[in-house]
Parts: sequence; C-alpha cells; structure tokens
Amino acid sequence: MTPFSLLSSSLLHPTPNSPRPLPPPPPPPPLSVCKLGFYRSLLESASCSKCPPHSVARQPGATACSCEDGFYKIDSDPPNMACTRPPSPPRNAISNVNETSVFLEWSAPTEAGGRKDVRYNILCQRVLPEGRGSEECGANVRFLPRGLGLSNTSVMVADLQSHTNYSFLLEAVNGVSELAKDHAKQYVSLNVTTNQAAPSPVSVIRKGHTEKSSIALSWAEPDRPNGIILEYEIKYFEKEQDSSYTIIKSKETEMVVDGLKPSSVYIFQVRARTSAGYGAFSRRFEFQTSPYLTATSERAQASIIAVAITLALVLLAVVAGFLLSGRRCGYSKAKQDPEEEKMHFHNGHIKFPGVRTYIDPLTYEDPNQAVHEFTQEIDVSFISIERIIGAGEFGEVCSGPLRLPGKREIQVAIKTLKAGYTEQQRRDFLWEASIMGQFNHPNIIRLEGVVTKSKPVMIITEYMENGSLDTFLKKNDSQFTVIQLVGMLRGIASGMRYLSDMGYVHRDLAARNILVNSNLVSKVSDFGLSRVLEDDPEAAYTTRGGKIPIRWTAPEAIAYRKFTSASDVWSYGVVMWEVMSYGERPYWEMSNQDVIKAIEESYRLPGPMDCPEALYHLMMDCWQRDRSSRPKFDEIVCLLDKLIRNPSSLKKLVNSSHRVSNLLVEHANVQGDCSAGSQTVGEWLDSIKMGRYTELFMGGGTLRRVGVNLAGHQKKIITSIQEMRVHMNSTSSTVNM
Ligand code: ACK
Repeated sequence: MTPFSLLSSSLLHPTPNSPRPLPPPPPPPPLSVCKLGFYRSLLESASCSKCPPHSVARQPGATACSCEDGFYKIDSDPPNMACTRPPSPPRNAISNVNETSVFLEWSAPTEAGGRKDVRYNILCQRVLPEGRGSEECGANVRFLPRGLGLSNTSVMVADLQSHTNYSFLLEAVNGVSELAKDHAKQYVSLNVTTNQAAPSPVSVIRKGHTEKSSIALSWAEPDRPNGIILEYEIKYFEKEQDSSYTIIKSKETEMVVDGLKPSSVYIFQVRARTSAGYGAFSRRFEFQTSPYLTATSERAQASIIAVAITLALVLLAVVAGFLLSGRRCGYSKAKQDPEEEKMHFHNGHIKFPGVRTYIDPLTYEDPNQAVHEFTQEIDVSFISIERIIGAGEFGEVCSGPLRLPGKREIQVAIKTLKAGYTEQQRRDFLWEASIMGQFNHPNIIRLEGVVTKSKPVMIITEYMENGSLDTFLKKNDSQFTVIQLVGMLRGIASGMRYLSDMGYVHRDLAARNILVNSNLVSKVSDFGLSRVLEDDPEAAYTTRGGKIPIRWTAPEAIAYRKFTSASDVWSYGVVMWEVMSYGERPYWEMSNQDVIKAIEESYRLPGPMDCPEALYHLMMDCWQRDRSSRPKFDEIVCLLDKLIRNPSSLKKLVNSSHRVSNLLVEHANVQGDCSAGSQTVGEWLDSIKMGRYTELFMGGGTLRRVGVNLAGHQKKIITSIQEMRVHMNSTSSTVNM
C-alpha cells in the first residue's frame, strides 16, 4: 500500500474525535513523455535522461534504452551505463619455450570494449603431424595459474609433449562477450614447438630377491620418457648415512645391487637418462638386506668363491691402476670438486658414474680417428653455400641449405678451412667437430657433419638465425622482457649443466660464444680450441703462459690454470651480467690487470640497470672466491626455472648505488643488501650533487632517455662529466668532482 492509498482510506472513514483532515495535496504534475533518445526508468525521478553512449530509445516515452547493434549490456550494469562490446584481441603475444613448458606473455587489447572486466582465456591445440589438423591438448597439460579467466597477462603451460607443435589461441573476453555470440571470436595465435625434455621420474622401485649382501631391484620406464632411454642411474646409501652415497648405472630396468651389509636398511633412488639429459630421481625407497644366508646363496656361494677371488684380484689391479693414475677416492656431497665427480670408490667398490663422459680427442693417437668416430661425413653435393656470414679463425663462415637424402632440407652454418692449411691446422680445425659430435642437447650447437673428403674441408652445424648473443643483445637493446632474458639464460645454464655432467669444461664461456636462433633459444658453441683459446680475441697471455679471457675467467683459473666446471660457473655469472646489461663489455674499459686486481680485492661488477635482485644474487654467488661455494649448474637451472614459473619473484630490482669513483662493488657488502647499479641519470647526478646539470646531460644528446643503464653507460657518462668539467672550468664553475 502506498502512502497515498493510506491517506485516502482515512478520509473516507473519519473518526469522531479526529482533527479536521488536511485538504488533499495538489495532484502531481502530469509526467512528461520522454522524447526520442531519452528514457525514464520506472524507479527514477520524474525527469527524462539521455540514453547512455551506444544505446538508443527509438520510441517516445521509453523506460529504457536499447543497445546499438554490436553493443551489449548485462543485468548488473546500471541503466545509466553505456552499452559495451567484447574487447579486441590481446597484443604483442610472445612465447618462451623451455623444454616441455611454454611461457606465454601478451599485452592488454587496444580496445577493452568500454569495460574494466577484461579477462583472458587460453586454448591449447596440439598440431598433428603430416597436416592432419589439430586436437585439443587434453587434461594432462597444466596451466599456471589457470587457463581460463586470467586477469594477468601471462601464463605458464607445463607438461606438454616433447618435440611437438602446439598452437595457443589467446582470447580476451569481458562481461558482454557471452552475449556477443555473433561476434567472431578475436584470437591471437602463437605456434610453438617444444624442445627435447628429460624423462619424468621413475615412479616405483620394486624389491626382488634379497640376500645378506645384495638386493635385486626392478622398476618401470618413466611415464613420460620423452625420448629413448639410454640408461638408468641407481643411487643408494645406508639409511641415515646419506653423507656418502653410491651411484651405479644400468641399461635395463632391473639390477642386483651387491656389496651391501647384512640386516641393514638402504635407501634407493633411480633416474632415467635420454639424450636430453637426466630426469629427476624417483622418490626414496627403503629396502633391507637379509640377516642370514639363504640355501641357494650358500650353494651358490661355494661355486662362486673361485670366481670371486679372481674378480677380486682383477678389481685390486684396477683400483691400484686408478690410484696410481691420481684419481682420488671418496664421494661426499659437501664441497665436492667437480673434477672429482666422474668416478667414485665407495665401500671398496668401483662405481662408474651414470653420465656418458666426454672423450678428449687428444687421447686418440690419430686425431682423424676421433673425427671418424664422433662425426658423420657429408657428401659436399648435399650442401649449397649461399651466403658468407662471418669470418672464423680458420676461414669463412657461410650459410646455406643442407639436403640429406630422405631428410627435410634444413638451413646450416658452414665453417670452412681456408686453402693452404697445414696438417696441424686441419687437425685443430676438425678438433672442434670431434668435440661437438659427442654432444646432443637442445642448448648445445648441433653438429650435422663434416666434409673431409673434398676441399674445402667444412664443419656443418645447425644454423642460428640471430647469430652470436653479444651482438644480438647490443642490436636489440632493451627490447626483451625479463622473462625472455631469463629464458635465454636458462638455456645456457641447461647446456652447461649437460657439458659439466659429461665432464667437459668449456673454459671460454662468454656471450660471444653463445648463438641464438629465431625462437630465442640460446646454445653454447665454440668448442674449437677451448683448451688453448688461441682463436678468442679476448684471450690474453698470462704470466704463466697460455691465453685466458681474463674478464670471464675465475681467479683460480687465471692464477694456476684450475679450470673446472666451477670456473665455468664463474664465467656463467659474467654471461648473466652481459645478458642483463644487453651486451655491455664486462668491466668496461678497465685493463685486464686492473680487473684481476679488483677481483683479488673482492670487488665485483655492479648489478645492471633494471636487473632483478634474484638474478644479481645468483651472479654474485657465481663469483664466490671459494669455488666449492659457487652454485652447480643444476642448481642454477633449478633456480632459473623457479623464477620463470613465478615471474613476480623477478619484480624486485637491484637498488641504486651511489658509487662514482668506484664502479665495482664489494662482494661481501652486496651479498647482504644487493645495493648496486640501477638508477636514472637524474638520480645519479643528484647523488653526486650535480642534479642541476641533468638537463644539460639529457639535452646534450649524450643519453637519449631517462632510466639509462648506469652500469652500461657509465663510461659514456664519465666521459661526459670530464667534458663537462672542461666546460665548467672554462666557465669558472666551482663544482668539485
Ligand atoms: O655474430 P654473428 O652473426 O654469429 O657472427 C659470427 C660469425 O659467424 C663468425 O663466427 C656466425 N656464426 C657462427 N656459427 C653460426 C651458426 N651456427 N649459425 C649462425 N651464425 C653463426 C657468428
């Protein structure tokens, strides 16, 4: 009942003592009829309102406006809100493939459709081979944080199949997308090919026949082998004695582990290896040896005693041989020397490591035999040289197609040996091929083969469209997202992990020796003379003889030629710095002697501009003086993976430092507060009380933009300051520097 109806009912039935009723109020003025283009919602005031944008009132007296074609409204939109439409597709979509995971990143659409509730959906399609179309990826593929209704502009897609083509459709939607059924969906699509990936972990280990000193184990192939399993590694140790463990390998999915103590509990873990490397270890399985001899084993024991004695003698001879050849015994996880990781003696057993080791071509009496063993001869008629792309130590580097019979044509790089070479030069040239031919990893440059039966002698490798990393970064200054840069670094670390697992020490890891392909995959290259480094223009002679690229090399390698995977980790830290500063020269124009002295005095490179703190911490860890405290490559890969999976961990950038006279930072100081490097020219000039010259700086064309990389451009700034000093002196300025 309305107040009006109450009032009128009391007028009809007046009570005897009630006061005289008030005269009825004048009737409200008649409501005007809203004209075209205006509306009056029933609940609203008397006046008519103009239809909100993209809506119309086609009849006079409308109580609501209807949306123009292609525009929509949902129930929760207020009447005075404009009609809206679905957004345009996302922009600048990029993908970053990391083995069988893909990180997708994009920018918001140019046209949000007039709404603030834009969300993103990702559709994953697996492209079937031989043009058989595509199918939806299925439930096994994981989207992190999720695949539908994303509010941020990136997603990680994990658990894809290796070596498979995928197409990702990125769609932007908003509150009215559901209503716009006729509106053709506006996707942006990204096609990616996943890389080789290590196998998934072995899920179960079963115990078989058990004796006093042995346990038979068996396991099933990993669920996702991601390639052909080359071998398994079995790691075991006595329970609660995990400071020392033993690793043995097997090509089968079973193995009898012997040499165990009776009545003792052992922990076992198994992992598989493909050409992509090792997968993760299985979870731990606990099995106990028997306390007594079984009847079978007693019988067997008698019959094998004679064999055992013979074996023991042979074993002793082998052990003695190894000991005499200088290999040390013992394996402890702590402070492990990478050079000692290759063979373990434990509990009196010789254990061979699970990793296929690199064989130095030098161990071959005839180097041609190494070439023959590790490389494939290619008939020159299958190669066409089309372009010269650079100059190498031994001759021109060219590119062109390689058409091997029965294989798809591929683009290759062709290193040639110039005419008039000596036999020694030919050997040195082909040495690189015999090293490269032993490797098979997505982040190591792949050798296709060699041409030795005709002239010129050639080394054929996969073609890397973007050339060497240092030049590529300089050409594309500031063009990549942090995730793209970390993706490149991850690739390099993964390649280096493979090399160190193989027992190969690179000795010349630097951005100039990394190649980049069109998918931004970075690959370690230049195995040529990594032992003597004759071909590296950065290498300088040391007092002890031999050439060393000082700026990239660990102090122990410079001082006493202790080259190990740990010294490669130091160089990796320098590569990280080169990448994050877009190809800046480490230590700028400092002389090699000054670099050695500064490092000796615990100074280190400052954090590059806009460098995430987590990455700078990692660089600093790689530059630990004590080489056993540096991270191992597998730890580096693991950390970078974590950062890529959780991009917000890369948001915190290194703080600004106010050092001017000293470009470097002290190692101990930085570990704690990470205060180095990143500041704008203005901030930096303020910090040296020269803020009033910012305009002169920026206007003078010395530096084009604010937020310039202080580390990277400091030498330019310093040059300019010197110029300014001259300028100021001539104008009697009193600024002191
Ligand atoms: O920086 P760049 O373009 O990349 O110039 C050098 C040049 O040859 C001399 O080494 C380029 N280069 C070397 N190997 C390859 C390759 N596999 N694919 C593409 N470019 C290569 C390198």
